[in-house]
Amino acid sequence: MKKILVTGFEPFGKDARNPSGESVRMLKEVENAEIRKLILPVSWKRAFPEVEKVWDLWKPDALLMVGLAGGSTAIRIERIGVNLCGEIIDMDGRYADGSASPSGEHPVIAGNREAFFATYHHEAILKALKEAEIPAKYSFSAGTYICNYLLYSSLAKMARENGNMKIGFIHLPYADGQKEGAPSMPLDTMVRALETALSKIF
Ligand code: PCA
Repeated sequence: MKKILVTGFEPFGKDARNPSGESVRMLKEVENAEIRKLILPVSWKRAFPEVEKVWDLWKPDALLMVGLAGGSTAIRIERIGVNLCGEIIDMDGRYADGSASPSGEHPVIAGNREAFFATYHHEAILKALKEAEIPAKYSFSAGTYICNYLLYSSLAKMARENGNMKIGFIHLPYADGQKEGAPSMPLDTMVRALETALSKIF
């Protein structure tokens, strides 16, 4: 049976909830695959090592990471991770270089290539989500915060190790009731979207 590592995030910034962590927690069994879940801290320093630890020990065939993109109207199927960290403070009160005061942009990995494409079966995922009538679209920027950091770091690790895993990132909108006046989606629909994505990831 194939093994899939699925990650979501804890709440961050001004948002008391993070539908990525909530929906990953709610995921049930996936047909023909064994899944493991991680709920990650929104921390430049601490998030990726947690992924790496399970990756190295468990050796998954696929890695699906999930995060919140507040304001989004649809499920966003990320296609690219870039070697850039924005000047954004994390939940540890730190910037990407570890300092507590703003110090500009930094690379994810100094001297490494500019970007990597995600390797999951995005065509099949998008098609299946559309067939399920779940609003979904491609996104060509996962931002410059921890979500992009995780996507880039994972694709860089796989390249370094000559792996051939299916790696991708999905951004979710706010959950219904989470933020007044902002576009949102029922949490159940997001869980269904993730189950659909997992069934098509290979
Ligand atoms: N979204 C942020 C980090 C954690 C999350 O859920 C992002 O898009 O980078």
